[in-house]
Amino acid sequence: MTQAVELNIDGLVGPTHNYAGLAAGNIPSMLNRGRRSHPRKAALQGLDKMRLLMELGVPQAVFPPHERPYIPFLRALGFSGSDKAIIARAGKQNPLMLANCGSSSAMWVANAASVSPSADTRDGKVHFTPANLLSELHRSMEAATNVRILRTIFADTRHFRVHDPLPAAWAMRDEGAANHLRLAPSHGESGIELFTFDSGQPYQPLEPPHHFPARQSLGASMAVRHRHEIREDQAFGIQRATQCIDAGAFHADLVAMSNEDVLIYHQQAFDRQSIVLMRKAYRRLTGRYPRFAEIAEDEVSLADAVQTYLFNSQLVTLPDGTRALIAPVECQSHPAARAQIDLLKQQGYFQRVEYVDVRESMLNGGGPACLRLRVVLTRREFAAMHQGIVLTPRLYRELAAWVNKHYRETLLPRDLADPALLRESRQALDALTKILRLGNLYEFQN
Ligand code: SUG
Repeated sequence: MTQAVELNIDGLVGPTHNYAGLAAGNIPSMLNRGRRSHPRKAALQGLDKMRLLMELGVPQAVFPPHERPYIPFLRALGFSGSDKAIIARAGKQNPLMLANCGSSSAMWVANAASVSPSADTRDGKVHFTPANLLSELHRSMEAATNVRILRTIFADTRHFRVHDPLPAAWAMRDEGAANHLRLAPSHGESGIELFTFDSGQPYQPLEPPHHFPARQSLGASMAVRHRHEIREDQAFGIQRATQCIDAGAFHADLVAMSNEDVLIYHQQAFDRQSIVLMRKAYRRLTGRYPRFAEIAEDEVSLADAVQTYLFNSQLVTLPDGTRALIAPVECQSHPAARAQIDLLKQQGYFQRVEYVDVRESMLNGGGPACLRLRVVLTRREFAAMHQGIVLTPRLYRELAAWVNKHYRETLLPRDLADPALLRESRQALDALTKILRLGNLYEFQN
């Protein structure tokens, strides 16, 4: 059996973190539109979560923010002149488009890519498919930069394969690891990869009953599985119930979480038959039974799951083989969610619970698990990736100082039209690429 670890790579919140209400179907994002954000606090909250995992002995790394406001996109839409002039003009003529180019949404790296560990793939490499994020305009512009970042971090082609995103077509809409679960006896062993997808109803916001967009297509899930060369008996497609999406659970990681042989899911998430088949597939592959915990609607309603982000907790393996649940503080103060966590702990699904405050991200619909991309790596693969992003106490201190130096305390969406913000963000990112030893990553640096 190959020994492997699960690396959590967390997206650093960017300097333009703001609440512009851009994400259709994401209830906090829609409700908090226009609210004042706190970029510095947001980035420090994220860093504190990373430090907690590092201190627990869980391998942790950092994913850099994207350049925002993203001028190349505005140029593609016909804006011309100096960067400063473009910002000013977009702010007057098309503030919504400027907001789309100014979101810090790349911080939710659970949507950056789907990842398959080498234990599951035919060629024995770790495969990545950066998500095309087609469903939301502000997120669609993340794909190209994510390709560049992932190819920089996982450059060693002896171990890693970073594919292109899927073709930019509605039928291929893909939101990455947030819709992808894995079950295996341990990280290093072959496992079952669960590709969840949403049924494809169109977005009809004006006609009751409204439907929120189904952001992951069946076509995308199938294509990712094929390109990752996952054996037939190890891949499992599973449709997410439409009621989840319309209740505001726009990704599978809002209704289910997994770690090694444990799957915790909401009663409404999947149909019963899929659960039975999933169990069988796991049993056939490993000769063992997985441990499933179904949370009943009576215990925690779907609405409460969306409100607390209970299922967006991170379930992680600690160095001594026990498990910890990293849950949002919103669960701690919610009686039903709290009671469920206490019960699951009593039942032995995990041995330790840590509540984390990532409230600035939560207000935009992103909980603890949204902020991280899980990459299972053998020791050799870990050594082969770019080491500059791996969190150490020293890097944590450097990054906290960097945030304190470069980030604004507060921001409103209209501040995106301030050319000083563009300058400050670029200075910050330029300094960051040096701290993380990433070279010239951004378009503005070239
Ligand atoms: O895509 N929010 C993100 C939140 C992503 C959460 N990810 C996971 N569940 N894994 C989204 O809806 C808010 C955007 C804004 O208005 O800037 C936003 O994009």
